[in-house]
Amino acid sequence: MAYSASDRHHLPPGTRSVKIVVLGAFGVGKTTYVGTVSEMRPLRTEERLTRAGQVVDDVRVDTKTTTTVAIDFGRRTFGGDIAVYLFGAPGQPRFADMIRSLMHGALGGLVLVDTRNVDRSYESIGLLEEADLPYVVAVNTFPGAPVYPEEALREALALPDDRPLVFLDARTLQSAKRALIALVTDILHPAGSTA
Ligand SMILES: Nc1nc2c(ncn2[C@@H]2O[C@H](COP(=O)(O)OP(=O)(O)O)[C@@H](O)[C@H]2O)c(=O)[nH]1
Ligand SMILES: [Mg+2]
Repeated sequence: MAYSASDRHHLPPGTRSVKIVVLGAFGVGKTTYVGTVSEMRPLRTEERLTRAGQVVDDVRVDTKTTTTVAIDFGRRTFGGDIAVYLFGAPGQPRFADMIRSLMHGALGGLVLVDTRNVDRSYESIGLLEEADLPYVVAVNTFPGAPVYPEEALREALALPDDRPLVFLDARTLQSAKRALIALVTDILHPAGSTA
C-alpha cells in the first residue's frame, strides 16, 4: 500500500519496527504509560482487539495469543524511521505464560516499579532475564511513595550493573519518552558493544 503522509496509521517503507513489552505489577502504571507515550490512540483491554490484527502482523506476533487476553497496545515513532510497538501486559504471576507468549518477537522490555512494592517487580524482571531480553527498569514515582537512592534500588532488585534504571512519571510525555529512548538505545547499541 502506498504511504500517504496524511495517514498517520501507516508508516513509510524502511521503517524499523521494534516490539517491546511493558511489564510490572498491577497498578504500577502500565496502562497510563502506554497511553502517555503512544502517538496513536492506545488500544486497551476493554476495547475490541480485532483492530490490532493489522499492526500486529507487521511485528509478526501470533495473533491468536492476543485475541483472548488483556493488553495495552501503543506505538511511538522516533526519528521518522524507528517505530516502537508497546505491548503492556498484566504483571500477576498467574499471567506468566501469557507474558511469555507476548514476548515472542519482542526486542526488549520496560519494567515499571512502584517503590511501595518493590518486591512485586521480581516476577517481571525474572521473565525478561529468562527470555534473555534487554530491559530497562523504570521507577514510576507516586506521591508519598518512599524515595530510595539508585544504588539501594539496584540492590533491592538485584539488578545487574548493565541494566539501565530510570525514574519517571508515567503521566508525563517527556519522562515517559526518556525511558523508552533508554531502552531503544540499549537494544540498538548494547552496553559493552562497539557498534
Ligand atoms: N501519581 C501518579 N499516579 C499514577 C502514575 N502512573 C499511574 N498513576 C495512577 O495509578 C493508577 C494505576 O495506573 P494504571 O496505569 O492503571 O496501572 P496498571 O495496572 O499497571 O496498568 C491510575 O489511577 C493512574 O492514574 C504516576 O506516574 N504518578
Ligand atoms: Mg493496566
